[in-house]
Amino acid sequence: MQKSATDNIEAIRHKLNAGEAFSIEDGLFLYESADIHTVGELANELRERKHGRNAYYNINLHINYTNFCVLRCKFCSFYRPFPKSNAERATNGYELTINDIVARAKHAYSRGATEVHIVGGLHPKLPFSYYTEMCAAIREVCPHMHIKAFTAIEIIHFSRITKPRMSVREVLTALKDAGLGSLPGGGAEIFDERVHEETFKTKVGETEWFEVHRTAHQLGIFTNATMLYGHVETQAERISHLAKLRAHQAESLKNCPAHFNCVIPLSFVPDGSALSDIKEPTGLDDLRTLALSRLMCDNIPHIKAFWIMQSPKLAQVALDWGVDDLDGTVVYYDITKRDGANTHQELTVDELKRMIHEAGCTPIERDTLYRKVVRGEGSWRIDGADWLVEYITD
Ligand code: V47
Repeated sequence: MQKSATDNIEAIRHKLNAGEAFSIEDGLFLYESADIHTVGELANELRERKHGRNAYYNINLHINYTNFCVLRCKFCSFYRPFPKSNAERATNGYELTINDIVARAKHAYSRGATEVHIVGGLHPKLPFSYYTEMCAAIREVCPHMHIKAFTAIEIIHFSRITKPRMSVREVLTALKDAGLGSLPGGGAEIFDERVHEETFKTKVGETEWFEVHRTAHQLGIFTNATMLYGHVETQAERISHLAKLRAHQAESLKNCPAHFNCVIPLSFVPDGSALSDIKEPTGLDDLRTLALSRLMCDNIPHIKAFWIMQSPKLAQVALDWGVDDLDGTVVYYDITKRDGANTHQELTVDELKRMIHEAGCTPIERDTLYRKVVRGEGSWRIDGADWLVEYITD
């Protein structure tokens, strides 16, 4: 006899209460058949079990060091081809110097930021020393600023441009020695051969993405993981992506000194991309996907609604749908720009706290590794640290 929808929900609730992982079938059922309020209620239950009503944010600065890229991913509106000659220079392409990057990081650090998040396109000409020197220079000027930088795709690119060729392990070790603190979660897209072939076939796929994160976890480098949803993938492909993240996390928790801290489901922004005829995900699709990410990745501590992608209003609502983290102040973001926004995309600390309070949660300022940040008058430190960073307030 076929199980009714109510029986299915009861079985899922039972698993949740028993702390059991959900199957692909459970995930699909929750995507396709369960009502949106029940999905939210289940995700919120798990979120509250892990974090109570705490909601996390950080004071950070995103830096996108170049938009030149050798790849041509169809969902991406950020990349520009590197010019073949000087005559071709007018392409809106840019690359920042190390001095520019350090000046930006220093400005944010001297005003109380705890993290710099640095990613860019795969630049065909910059040498590996550009990336190690960038980290070392920031580390020197901003000694306690956490450097979260370079997606798995960039790490593989660095390994390919080095001569003699360095392994992923050697690249990560060199960056860590230069001051890298952790890896962001970008470049995962959707772990599926069909989707890979259709939308980002020139980019390395899931095997290489996981290899970088596995090596990072073995080296004690914490990382995040993304899922780019709402383009050509099916719901089953989203669930399978999340299940792969959970399986990887189980291995890392068992065998490694580091693991994934956070899953960031990224809502596709079609504007300006080769897939601009696709309609962006609706608010309900965003909520369901965030909630399903919480439920499927029960062994990954945090679920982030990156407010630039889901919008501040939806990210706020999502605090009741499994999300416990909103990322941060951001300030500048060049990878996606919605509704003609420019690169200045910022929320103030007061705005982030207001959003969290109004959602009935307690705002907790965290550092990149989710340690509590304690602020005094013009100073901050990590809870329990024996150092203090002083900064300008105005
Ligand atoms: O890798 C590109 C995605 C990612 C589009 O680790 C797009 O804490 C939506 O990874 N629509 C970069 N997404 C962003 C990222 C990230 C952001 C915030 C926090 C963290 C973290 C990581 O953005 C890329 C790609 O997957 N992306 N184009 C687009 N049109």
